[in-house]
Amino acid sequence: MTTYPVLRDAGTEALRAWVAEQLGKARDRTTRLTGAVDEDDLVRQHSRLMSPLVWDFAHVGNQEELWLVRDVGGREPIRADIDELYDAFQHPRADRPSLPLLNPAQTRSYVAEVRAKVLDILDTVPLEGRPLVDRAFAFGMIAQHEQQHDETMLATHQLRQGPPVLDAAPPPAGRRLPAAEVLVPGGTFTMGTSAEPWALDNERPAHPVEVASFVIDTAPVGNRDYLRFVETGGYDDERWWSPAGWEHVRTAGLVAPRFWERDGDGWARLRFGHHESLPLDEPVMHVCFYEAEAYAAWAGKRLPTEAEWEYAARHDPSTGRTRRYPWGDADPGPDHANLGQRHLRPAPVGAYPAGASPLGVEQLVGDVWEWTSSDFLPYPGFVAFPYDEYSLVFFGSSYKVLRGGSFGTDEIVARGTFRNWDYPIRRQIFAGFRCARDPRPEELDGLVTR
Ligand code: AVJ
Ligand code: FE
Repeated sequence: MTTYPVLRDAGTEALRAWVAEQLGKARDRTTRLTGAVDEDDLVRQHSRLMSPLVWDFAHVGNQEELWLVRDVGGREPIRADIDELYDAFQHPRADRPSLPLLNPAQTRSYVAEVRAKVLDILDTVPLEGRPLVDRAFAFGMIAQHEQQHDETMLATHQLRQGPPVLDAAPPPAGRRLPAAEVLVPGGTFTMGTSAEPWALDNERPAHPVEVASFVIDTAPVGNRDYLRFVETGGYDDERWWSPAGWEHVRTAGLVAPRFWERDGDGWARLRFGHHESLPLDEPVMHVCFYEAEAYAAWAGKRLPTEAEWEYAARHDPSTGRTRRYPWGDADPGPDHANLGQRHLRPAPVGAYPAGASPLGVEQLVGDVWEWTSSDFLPYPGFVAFPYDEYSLVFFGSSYKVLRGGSFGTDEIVARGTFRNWDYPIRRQIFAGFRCARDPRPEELDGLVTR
């Protein structure tokens, strides 16, 4: 069964069954990610940017206890004594290894105990009458939270040393796209959502936004093109960089995307323990916002704004309607997008013709998160729900918005309206980008916009 019909319309019993399935699916993934390494690896810090895997694991259980056992279920706390350890705002990631954390065995039994109670609560709690439980929202928030931490754990896996421990089938083959970029005629569309039952607070409410005509790349920027930027001295040429970007690229000594490795005169890359030649047809990944911005300037383009990205992804020019995804309203299937860690890499450009937007923009959803030029700001009418620390405390100019999800994002997270954000220097996430530009006057000749 698919997400939207069940979430929106199904009777309570079908909804409960579907929620249990989503919780189970997230837990299976967590189990795979934490079971793939030994105990020592689980408690070790693989990078100061990341928590030890065992912290994410217990934090997932602790959030589930706070929201579903205590709040929704009204039950007694299981382990109130550990709340503080797993509160992301109490301890920065770099400090987490030195905390008296639950060990792996204690963590497994804690999260299992929480889950057993949650499934019991899910059987009986009313799924209406209170915004927190309406259409099982809190359960959806927690399933998404676990999937988001699974993606974070996947990024930790990418940072860990040693031979490969994860495996997945290769993605589908790419193809040459009919055009490298398309003109998107401007108009007004409905950005964000008030209809998706499990949309998080920062995606709400639906509101009209006017977008001027722009041109956007039909695919994310690939390694082939990015390599030219690297090899023609892009990292040494101040012209392409914003002042903050130039300052960063100099002080951090960046010369290429993270996980690229020198290979004779050329470049190879490290991917989940595999040292492999650079796949030229694959979207570039592990670049920070500043690198994306510099590449776009070098190419004579710019990054899309967040509104442009969503307009390209959701606006249907033939009907004027805003849809859920680039391909329409259907939930993402394996032919639409590379999501859910089904593959352990982005797919080559052109691998998802069925995922194209009406104007032929592809791979907007899945493969790599796409940096936009926009700061992470609330939509007009934003209301923090159910807690300020999900979105509210992050709004402002410190964070840039990323859209579309990566190969490591689950479909219950990768909505067309989902907003991710990170510092403009971050590279460990599965992020790439595509370029946009203002149209040349002759490109607008004869264009009638609606
Ligand atoms: C939306 C990915 C930025 O990981 O910091 C996890 C998601 N929030 N636990 C993050 C999140 C609380 C968040 N991002
Ligand atoms: Fe969290």
